[in-house]
Amino acid sequence: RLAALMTASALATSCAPSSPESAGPALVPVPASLRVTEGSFTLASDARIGVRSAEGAPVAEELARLLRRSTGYALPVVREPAEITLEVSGDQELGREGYTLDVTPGGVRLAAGTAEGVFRGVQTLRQLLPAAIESPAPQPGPWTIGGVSIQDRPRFSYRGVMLDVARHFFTVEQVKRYIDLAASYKVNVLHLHLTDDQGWRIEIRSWPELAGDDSYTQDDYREIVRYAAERFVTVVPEIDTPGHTNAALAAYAELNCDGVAREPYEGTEVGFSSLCVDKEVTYRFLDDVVREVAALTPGPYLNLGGDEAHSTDPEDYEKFVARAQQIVDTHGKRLMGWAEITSGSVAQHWNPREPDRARAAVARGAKLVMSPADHAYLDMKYTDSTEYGLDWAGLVEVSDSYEWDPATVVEGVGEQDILGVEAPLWTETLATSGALEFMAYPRLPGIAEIGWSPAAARSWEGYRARLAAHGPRWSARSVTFYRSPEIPWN
Ligand code: TNX
Repeated sequence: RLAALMTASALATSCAPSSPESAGPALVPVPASLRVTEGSFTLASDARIGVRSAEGAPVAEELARLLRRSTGYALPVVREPAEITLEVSGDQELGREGYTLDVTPGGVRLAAGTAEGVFRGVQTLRQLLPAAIESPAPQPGPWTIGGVSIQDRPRFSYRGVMLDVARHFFTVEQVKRYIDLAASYKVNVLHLHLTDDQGWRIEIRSWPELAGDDSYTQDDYREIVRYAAERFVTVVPEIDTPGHTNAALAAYAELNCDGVAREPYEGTEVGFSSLCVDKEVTYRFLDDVVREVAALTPGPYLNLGGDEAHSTDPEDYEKFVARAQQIVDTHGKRLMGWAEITSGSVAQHWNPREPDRARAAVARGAKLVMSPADHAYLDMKYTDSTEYGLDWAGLVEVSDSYEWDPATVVEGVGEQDILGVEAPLWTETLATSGALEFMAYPRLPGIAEIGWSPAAARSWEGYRARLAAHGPRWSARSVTFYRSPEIPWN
């Protein structure tokens, strides 16, 4: 009873005079609840990072590594309460990813039920520190944080980014950097678009001709999965089928209905290729690919694409998807796909012109991931004069990418139908990390906030003011970003 009263009054103070939007630090995503408190804490050169449990130790070491670079301090990790204390309580009250973060003159206390929750809270702590904390080399400080009391947990459990490594290939190092930056905004899924007409980017040992020079070996892919997992990011591999398969059809003649290998393709058209639905070899191929990729993937989902199969007869498409579903089941994964696949566990809404598909998927029991192209596609140009990108879904300035809500974007689809959000980055026009970052920053943090923060806690006016403070953080990390005129950059 007393506990309930205390929670109610704590919420009242945090929501009324100093709501997350109106006061305090420039956090993205904005926390569920934040209260500015008296005083401040300054990290001193002899500070330590305390962590009691073995479970929290790797997160503490990662925080120490980060803070050592820019402070130059020793910051030993110790097994007792210290100036910065991380605590994995085992308590499930704030869910798997929730955390509390209290900054008082005496120190910083970050507590969560799980190491994952502590990791999410560490991202908040980084943003509470001055931007120079992100520098790779020692800076003068002082490292002062204003007093604050935060209770936070995500609105949606799936907050993804997608990277198309098929149209242009990106190395393991480039993917790691993309993961690192996204994880700073509490993104927890990396969807890798591994195959398309232009290339097959993952080694399949039973079909060795699929992957060419620019591709991941199975060890490369394992390394991406491991690195992502260290940041509590789940990898969802996508093998796009039955369309977007020219690379496979070029590598193996027998996958074509006419038995003739296709020519390699480097253009940007879509919808011209299809696996041969009536040939048994197609399903042996799919079974082999799914078995190998599933074995390398600890996450629950395997994405079989399914988009834009304009060269597959609709009846054949249904036949294909039914067998694909069985194959994915057999290998212990859950089928995910674009919204054209309405029969899987998760469907991804992408085409603003096709809300019917999203509704159909929900009617068949799927959950939705929301990626409406006119808001969430990071490959759309910001303006007419943006150097890279496409514009088929319109121009998407920062405000367009931010001002939408997953629960109202498709009529008839509500909060309970939605697993989360994802920001896809297609790379027909993008060949370098600089180009990827320019398209993703500053839009990606906004999509991450839409996935994490309560709708009532966010607004465009508040967001643009908070986002402005992230420019110096990106500069410190050498991130290429678009200095949108909509944002009053610091
Ligand atoms: C549509 S979105 C596609 C991709 C393109 C993208 C470009 C989707 C499921 N398919 O093949 O790369 O547009 O924006």
